[in-house]
Amino acid sequence: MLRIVFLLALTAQCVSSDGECPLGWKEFQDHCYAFFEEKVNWLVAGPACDVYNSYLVKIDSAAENEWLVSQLKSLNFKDTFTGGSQRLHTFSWEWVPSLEKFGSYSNWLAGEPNFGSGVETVLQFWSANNYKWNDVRPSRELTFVCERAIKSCDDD
Ligand SMILES: [Ca+2]
Ligand SMILES: [Ca+2]
Repeated sequence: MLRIVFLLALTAQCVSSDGECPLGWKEFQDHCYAFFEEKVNWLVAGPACDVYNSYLVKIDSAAENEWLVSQLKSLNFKDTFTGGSQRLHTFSWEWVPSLEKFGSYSNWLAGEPNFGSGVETVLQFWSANNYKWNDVRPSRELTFVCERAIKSCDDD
């Protein structure tokens, strides 16, 4: 009896999306993305993704970045938040909430990140510069993108 309960509990973590993205989400390479046109500050955007069992978009490759930019353009999204965040005091960049450090891929605009005014600590797509990466104030209010694996039991 105990064993049956245990198996059910394990299964329950993986069945929610059944191999497809939820309605209204877009699929790319086994991940699902939601593009939120409501503009909020960065501290609100993360918990908003959390509500959907997702996280602010984590850009892992040039292919993912290019796909995201094409979506932002077609949706006419301007400056848009990602999950990139600069760790306080160390100036190193990581993805929230996993706290995974940035990998080998990045797409910063030349001269960025510039830690502008000492308060630019989160990563946005900068539409005026062909959606290259830029650090901005978390208090700005921007559109944002949430990401989740197709199977919610996957890591990312
Ligand atoms: Ca990703
Ligand atoms: Ca900047």
